[in-house]
Amino acid sequence: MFQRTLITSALPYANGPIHLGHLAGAYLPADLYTRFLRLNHEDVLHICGSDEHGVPITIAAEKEGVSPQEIVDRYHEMNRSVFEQFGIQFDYYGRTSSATHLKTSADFFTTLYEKGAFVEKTEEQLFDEKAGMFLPDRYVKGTCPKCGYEEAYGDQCEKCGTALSPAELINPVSTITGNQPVLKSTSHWYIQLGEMQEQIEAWIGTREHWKPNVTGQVKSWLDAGLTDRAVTRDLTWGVPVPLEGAEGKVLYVWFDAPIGYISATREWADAKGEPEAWKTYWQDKDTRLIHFIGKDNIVFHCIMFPAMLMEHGGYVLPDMVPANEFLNLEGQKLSTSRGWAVWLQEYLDNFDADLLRYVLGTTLPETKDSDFSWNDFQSRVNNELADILGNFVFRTTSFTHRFFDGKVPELHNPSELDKETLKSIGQHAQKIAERYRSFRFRDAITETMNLARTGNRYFTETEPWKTRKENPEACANTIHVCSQICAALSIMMDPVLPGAMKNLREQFDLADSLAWQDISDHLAVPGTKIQERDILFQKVEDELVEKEMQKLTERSRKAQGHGSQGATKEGDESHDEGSVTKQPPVRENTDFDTFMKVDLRAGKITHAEPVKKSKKLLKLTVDLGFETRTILSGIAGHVSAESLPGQSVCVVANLAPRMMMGIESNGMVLMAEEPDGTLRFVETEAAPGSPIT
Ligand code: B3M
Ligand code: ZN
Repeated sequence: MFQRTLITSALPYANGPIHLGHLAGAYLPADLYTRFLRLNHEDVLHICGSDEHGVPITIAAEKEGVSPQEIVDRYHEMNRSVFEQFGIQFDYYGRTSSATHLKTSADFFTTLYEKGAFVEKTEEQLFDEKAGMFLPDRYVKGTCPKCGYEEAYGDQCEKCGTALSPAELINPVSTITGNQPVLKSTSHWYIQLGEMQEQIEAWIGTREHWKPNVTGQVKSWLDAGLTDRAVTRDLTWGVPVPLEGAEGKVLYVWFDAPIGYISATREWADAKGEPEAWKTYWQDKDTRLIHFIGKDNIVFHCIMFPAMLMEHGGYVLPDMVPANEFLNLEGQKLSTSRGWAVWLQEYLDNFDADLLRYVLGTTLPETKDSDFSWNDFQSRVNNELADILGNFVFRTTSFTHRFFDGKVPELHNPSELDKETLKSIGQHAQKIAERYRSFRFRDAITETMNLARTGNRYFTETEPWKTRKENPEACANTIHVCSQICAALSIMMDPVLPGAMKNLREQFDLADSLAWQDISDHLAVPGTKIQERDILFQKVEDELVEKEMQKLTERSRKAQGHGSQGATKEGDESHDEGSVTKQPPVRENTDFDTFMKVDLRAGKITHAEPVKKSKKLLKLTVDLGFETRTILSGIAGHVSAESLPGQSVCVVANLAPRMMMGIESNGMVLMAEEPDGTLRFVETEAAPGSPIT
């Protein structure tokens, strides 16, 4: 049995703001798990920080014409703050430009060097003569030798995932000057992974509990055969190589970044006034080390960093690496350079952090890629948080106030159903705990919501509004049982909805220090006065969702037309800049049958008027030949209502009805959008009602 858990979340590059994909990949699952362990009063430490070295940072700096330091200072603070606002609880949020990190990582390198873990090799590498520098990693693009993708980077092909070295690229081009690089010799230190193959294989063999998506990737690396990997680079930004004669060389970012977990733990210990405390977490065999990451970081955390730790000696190795797959957005791959992302700071302008924690928590890409859409966000908030959990709490508390003087009633002569329902609290707690412990957070959350479902069903079945007169004792029992469920939920849902559950505990006069083990069927003490509060969750209006969609498409359009916004590790796309006429890329293929489900019809607008209190919407009356429809369209800023009668249009006739601003919209009018944002109708001469196929 382990005595303590050290949790790390991937250190985000400090070259851009945090978005939904980051949260779903590593930080939310890590936080759910940490909060669950803390609720169990276990010894747990959660470490994260900014990754401030590497080519992604220097490219971002060059793009803006500022120093790398300026970039990392800005994003370090921004990201630290947004995590805090989302309730991601780190015990320490460090940064890899700190003095402690420079020393820790340089010492780590020196130890490995002295142990003979490295071999120095002189090789020909790509050199940009105009820029006067070597072109490591993302400073060079070219054709992937494996799959033929023309935009592959010097360290990896994003199309087929193959790890590359710059010299392998066909037709390499410098991303700094666009020039063709030449070969020039340089020497570097390589970690001899090839020689460690057996040792690593044997160790991976002991990790039977890893998720199949992680083991699969690791096995394919091992099957391909490990080869020596350079741990230094010819760059000026980074941790200087601590050897004589190594001027102008720094540690490879993937060598120093994972050591950042150790440096941050040291800083945590220093800040606490117990400078040796970090060792308990990193060097004591009873520590369970867990790395939360996204799937693109698997090889570094499952092979490279463990190999470094093995060579160094004295460190614990990761017990679990619960890497997530990717989160897509509205059916498309997330991309910061294409503007196809939701930034967390912006999200917070309109919504509460808890809502996204819940929705993302139920859609985490745990076993395969998953999708976030604003419509799904809305329906989960409205149909689950508001209608199930919020409604259950509200029914219970308002009934208590109306008929029981606001006090939790006693339980007398409970019925079988009362007893069974009370018993289900403990059963749920056990099931949910099992899911958290096996890293199935989606299931854990669904199971938690199921207890609120049980509560609602029980409330409806026992009909307290009837028994109030006919059988007051039964009525009191109902409210007693429902109060117990509310109280238990305030602990069980706490990892997911820390803000709302704190409120709920206050409402029931429960202490924040309660543990998972305190969950019982008698947490709410009879006689306790329940405070009256607003409903826990407000519903999300259609208009807000519409706005988010619009924001997304507008930003994506701008990013396509005016170059990238906010750099990421996706690196350099500066050569796309300036082409204002650029059209968005064609979406992923859809199969014929799916497409044929959309029923398109010719139509004619017969009437149009503005919608009260909406700047964007027009209310259109559209003649479809066989019937007339009311359709709301977000085109008020583009056309005047008066000009519309007589306009021929193409209509999606079988779109499910939607309520917007209190009006039901039945269908959608298709518009084409030009690169400058102008909207134009898709016209047809066909008679209204004609199918468009
Ligand atoms: N900076 C994150 C990324 O690939 C990378 C993680 C480092 S974890 C030690 O986006
Ligand atoms: Zn490829």
